[in-house]
Amino acid sequence: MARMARALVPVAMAAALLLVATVFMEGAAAATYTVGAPDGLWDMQTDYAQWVKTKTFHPGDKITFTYSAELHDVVEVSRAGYEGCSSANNISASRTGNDVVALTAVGTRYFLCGLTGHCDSGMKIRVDVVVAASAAPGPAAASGPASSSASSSAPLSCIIAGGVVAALHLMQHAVVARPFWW
Ligand SMILES: [Cu+2]
Repeated sequence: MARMARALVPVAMAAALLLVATVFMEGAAAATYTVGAPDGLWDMQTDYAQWVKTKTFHPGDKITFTYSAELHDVVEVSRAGYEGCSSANNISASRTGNDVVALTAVGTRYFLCGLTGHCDSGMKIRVDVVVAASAAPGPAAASGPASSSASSSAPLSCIIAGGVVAALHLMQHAVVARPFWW
């Protein structure tokens, strides 16, 4: 019994450490978004202005354009090209049907489908890449990401404290159960 309790001490401590590590890794994770998913893809039906509203893009994130290469393509354009649905002075063009774009820096990127009439039908997307929330703590306590991370870290610290208390209890028990330690 005592031996079993002593064996559990490092397990409890490892669990507490793992929780701490998870909290630190959460803020740095880069995300990959499939354009239009889950309700659509890179197609003629999806409202991309609406889709981007549900996302926050940070440097390091990626977006994937998934589509049939027989029906569409992906052209990165300037703001003027985006507004005028012109791919004449494009920045890049791809047509694999699964084009991955790395959002490497803060700024705005513009993409459209270069096939005739598709952009005019709404097949274009504007992606705003903004500074990650964790990199700019500041006094903005009321902002969404800051308050959500604060609320999620509170119960975790309770769990960690609980793990430490449990570990201490186990150590006490282990000591009491071994008579030659007295
Ligand atoms: Cu198209």
